[in-house]
Amino acid sequence: MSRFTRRAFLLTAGVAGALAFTGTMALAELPALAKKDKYKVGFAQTESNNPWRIAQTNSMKAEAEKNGIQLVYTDAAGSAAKQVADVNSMIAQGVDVIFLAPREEKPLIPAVMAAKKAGIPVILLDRSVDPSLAKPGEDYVTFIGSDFIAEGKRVAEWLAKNANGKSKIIELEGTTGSSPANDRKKGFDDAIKAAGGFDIVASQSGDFARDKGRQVAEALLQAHPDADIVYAHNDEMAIGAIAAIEAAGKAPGKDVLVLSIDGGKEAVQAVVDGKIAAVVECNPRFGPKAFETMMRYAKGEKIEPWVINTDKFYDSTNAKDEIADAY
Ligand code: GYE
Repeated sequence: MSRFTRRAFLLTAGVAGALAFTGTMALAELPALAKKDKYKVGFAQTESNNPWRIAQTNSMKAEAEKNGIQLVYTDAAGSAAKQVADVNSMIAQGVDVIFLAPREEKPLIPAVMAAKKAGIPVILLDRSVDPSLAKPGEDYVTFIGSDFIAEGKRVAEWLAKNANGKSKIIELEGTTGSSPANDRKKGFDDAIKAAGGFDIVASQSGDFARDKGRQVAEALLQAHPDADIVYAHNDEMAIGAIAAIEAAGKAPGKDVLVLSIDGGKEAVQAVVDGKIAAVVECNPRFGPKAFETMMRYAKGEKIEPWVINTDKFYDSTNAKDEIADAY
């Protein structure tokens, strides 16, 4: 190697090394959010097949409008693959921030990482991603949402006190691989085991959907005619289960206790009517908290890794008084 080529080689190697170094540095850091007068913000919704999702979307749209923020809204219609494509399209459109409600914990990791690589901060709304694959404060800003383990635990603890001798449980799980399904199962199953005297006779996914919940409940009630409790991971499946229980000639609330999570108006009305025994609320009104968190981040504030939503609880003691507030 001549002196000249050797020098050129060292220089190039040096530049390449520095580039590689800044490359990794950039990857280790959360993208910042510049202060602007007008923001263009993405909201990647997972599906719109239930009142909870619709309430959440309405809350996001109303709050964006109130703050003069342009909202790029997409609906993945229940497909994780479409949701990844939706996020990629938001990246291509150059949005300032992406609010993402990841349908499942693992398949949405590539979307989180692609936004990060493009320098766009992501805020997870209502569902989270696998914590071993992406981290708050590093890969995304924060997760805004409820404590799903606590929600499941609250249902189990209520049941332990109010089961009145009923003990055989059918569990209707939410969307397989989603954080609320994973955690509502864990919280409930652990607490019910600790309480003792109960038996989860079957546990199967109804995909957080009313009709799927009805079909699964119908099959499980047939396979386990002695089941006297249904714990559904959301209202939609609980309402589906009520139809299945009635179709089996049984009375929900008497022969079979139904327990649920979400606290939409229809479910709280079912508590008033005695068909659902108890519901843990999962508040879908994310708009104010979502945009407030985004503005705090734009100001350079360090955001806590989890912005926790607090949930109410409905049973026969308060459902009538509080139904007006239910979404
Ligand atoms: O319970 C359910 C919805 O992710 C917390 O998803 C949310 C859940 C909610 O489809 O009804």
